[in-house]
Amino acid sequence: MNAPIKFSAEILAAKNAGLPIVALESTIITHGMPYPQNMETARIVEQDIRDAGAVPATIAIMDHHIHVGLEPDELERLAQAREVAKLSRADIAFAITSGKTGATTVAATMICAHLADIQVFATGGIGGVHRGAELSFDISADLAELAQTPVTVVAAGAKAILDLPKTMEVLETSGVPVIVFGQDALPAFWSRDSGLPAPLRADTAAEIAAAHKMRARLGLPGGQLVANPIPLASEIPASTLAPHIAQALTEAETQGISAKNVTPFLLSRIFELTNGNSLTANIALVRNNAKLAAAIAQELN
Ligand code: PSU
Ligand code: MN
Repeated sequence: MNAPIKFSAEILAAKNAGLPIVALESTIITHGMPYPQNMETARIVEQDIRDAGAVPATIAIMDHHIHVGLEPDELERLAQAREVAKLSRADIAFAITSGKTGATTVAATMICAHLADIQVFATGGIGGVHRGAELSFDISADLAELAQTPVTVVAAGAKAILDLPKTMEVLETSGVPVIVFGQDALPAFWSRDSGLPAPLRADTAAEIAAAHKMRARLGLPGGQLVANPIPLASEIPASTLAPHIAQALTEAETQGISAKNVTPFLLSRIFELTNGNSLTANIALVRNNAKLAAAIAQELN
């Protein structure tokens, strides 16, 4: 394969030195958080990964290339940009050829990470099956990507705005292992407990890395989803969030929000309805995921 990849100076050096690398997505920067917290968070999370002994590779599409690792000015440009496309598997090739700036979702980041030979990726929450999907058919392409691209994705579970039982069913049917870190309950993004059981549980980064390697030895396609609970001090109880989620979902329906706009709309409404508390929690959980991903990357090395 001959993908148009542009590595940052830091990632080139890391590759030459054989250091562990953790991929980071960019949709969380452009569509998941408001400016300037999005840029501050992107920088802090990158530093968390360095402090934990790995090298961060934030991924985005710019200037006809897949950028693996963003230079500081590129990160700033992306965080401030308006009209950035949200890119999933369906859009990524077209975005590169048309020269547009695009932010990669979990699905697109997995594709780019794999092309760049990076096996671990940290984010906040993956996309999943939306509530009412039996009518809307709105199922995130993140799930199909986990079923086919061999990257271990560390998230805090699927976002609580989704239909979690249906999301778990689709993951199971697609053969995606969901490994909960350190507890028996599946976490739900802003909350530690979704009320659903953990399909699999690991208590160390080494166990997760070993399972990743074993999947390759068995010739199994696809990645792993690691569900890492938000730190206790930062969680928002599910009961506090439930009415805000319900209100945001009703508004999305009344306003006819659909397709790619659903997730960004819900996240920004919940941010407003919780007076910013959802963002504080979101930042804490992404940082927590970055640290675990760095530990897994070191074990894989
Ligand atoms: N997690 C966050 N904030 C986000 C997202 C995830 O904390 O903004 C993004 C990811 O890029 C994920 C996408 O892939 O939302 C899912 O969008 P959709 O539901 O349209 O597939
Ligand atoms: Mn969707």
